[in-house]
Amino acid sequence: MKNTLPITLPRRHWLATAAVLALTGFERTALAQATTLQVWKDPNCGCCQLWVEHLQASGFKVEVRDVGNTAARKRLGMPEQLGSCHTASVGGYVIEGHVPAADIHRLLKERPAALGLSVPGMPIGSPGMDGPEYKGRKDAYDVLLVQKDGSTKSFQHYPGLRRMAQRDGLQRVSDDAAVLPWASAEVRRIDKAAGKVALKHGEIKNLDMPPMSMVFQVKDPSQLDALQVGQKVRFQAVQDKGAYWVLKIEAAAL
Ligand SMILES: [Cu+2]
Repeated sequence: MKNTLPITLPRRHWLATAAVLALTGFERTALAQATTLQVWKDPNCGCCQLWVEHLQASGFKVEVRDVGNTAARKRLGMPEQLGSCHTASVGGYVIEGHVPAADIHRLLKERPAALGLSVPGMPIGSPGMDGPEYKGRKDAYDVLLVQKDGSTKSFQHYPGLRRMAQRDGLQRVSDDAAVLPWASAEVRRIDKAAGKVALKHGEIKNLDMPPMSMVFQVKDPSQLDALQVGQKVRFQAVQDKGAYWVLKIEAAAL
């Protein structure tokens, strides 16, 4: 008896703690499950799908509309210059881009007067942009609280780890067209009417973007005439107003 007490008490304490943690976890999950996000994205956007999975893992129920996000973003009033690759709606708020689930939970808890949250562009290290291909690299970014008049302030700052980029030699080069590097890709989908092309591409050095599947706007959509799905191509791309633009695209030399 003398020997069992010191063992039994901590064990009971541990069990009680575990029970409370389990309950709290359950309640949190139940709360989040009551919250459904609607997400508009392109079916060929790999990082969008990973972001959806990040939300699901944090307890959100997600309804996906694979129709692109340009029209939804405009309809919901999110300014184009704050744009990214997917747009979502939850609890009366608009969510643009790779916003961490924790910030959406906080938004829904605090319920500030605002249009919603945005992470413009696609910062590496944000949820969905954090796969093994990025080798642990994290760029600094802010989750912006966006007002209905388009003004913003930082809702949450995420510091970066720049040293990873330097170690891997993934440094941004100039966006000057004269020196833009070519990236290689395979064409996945062509939407000439919308001026878009989905590419499974290799590293894009000037955008600091590792290999992935992405949808690009095409500056001169007539370039798409000569291309076919499945074709190997080379292209030059830049980022502008939250969208990625292909400036030049052509068949890869064999
Ligand atoms: Cu993305």
